[in-house]
Amino acid sequence: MSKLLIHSICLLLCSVNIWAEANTNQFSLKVGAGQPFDFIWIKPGRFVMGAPESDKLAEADEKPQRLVQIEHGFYLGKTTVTLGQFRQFVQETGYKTDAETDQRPHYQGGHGWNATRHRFEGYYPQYTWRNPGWPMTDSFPVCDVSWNDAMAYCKWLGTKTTMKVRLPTEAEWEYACRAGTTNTFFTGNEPASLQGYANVPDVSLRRETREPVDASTFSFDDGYAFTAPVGSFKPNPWGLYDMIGNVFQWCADEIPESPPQRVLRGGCYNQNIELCRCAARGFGKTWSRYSYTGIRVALTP
Ligand SMILES: [Ca+2]
Repeated sequence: MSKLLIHSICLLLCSVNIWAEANTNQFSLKVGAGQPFDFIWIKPGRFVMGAPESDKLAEADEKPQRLVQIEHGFYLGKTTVTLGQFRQFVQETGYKTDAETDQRPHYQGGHGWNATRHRFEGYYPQYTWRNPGWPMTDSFPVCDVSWNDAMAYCKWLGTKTTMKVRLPTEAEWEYACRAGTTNTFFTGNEPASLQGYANVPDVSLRRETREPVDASTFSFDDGYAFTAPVGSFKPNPWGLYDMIGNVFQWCADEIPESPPQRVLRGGCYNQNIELCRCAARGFGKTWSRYSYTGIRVALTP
């Protein structure tokens, strides 16, 4: 066989592999006339979870680092759930979120931005997933949703597919966020490396809150003081958008406290640099909702 022929066969096989990869690592779920739900296939594998001892920004509960095996592949939302996707769920089911139903004194409503007073506040009845205090289009991430709301959303989406719809576990989330990387951020160890990859607490945010750009703030201006439309920034190495910043993402894991807490991952447009690291962990009660809590869905085939 000539060298040229062998070379041609190799090229053909390589191109077939690339074709297969490109066609099997994504999945799009169409629900009625609404925005399609795009998912990325996350292969099984192992990774080092948590923060190294040397990470001065890390909390004690991120340590020690340990090797974690992700036994089964799964699909993970390419973006967090959008306002348009959440509205479709509400229109079909009549669902009301915790912010809309909580009747306890001082717990009615959600968390939001008071533009007149230049501050975040809550809970107040005027703030819900429909209005966190700034203008949004249907491409913005839904926010002001609780873990209970996220679970109800998954249950509804589960009626649209034969796959199991759920929240990712905390380990699955960090595995997908790191996407084979091992640094503080999936872009490197320096906060500045996230520029262009995430909507984080930055110069834009501090301009609105009239607070100084201190050591807990990213020193660049990403153009968004509050949430940004999903997919506005570059993805991580596995093609997932907004894994860091924009809105925190509820995970399945329960922290056995009284009352039990659930894990939040990814940091957000608000807060600080520390919470925008791959290993950072946030916590919330099942009914907690903020203008920076959102949903990223996982699918099990
Ligand atoms: Ca920002």
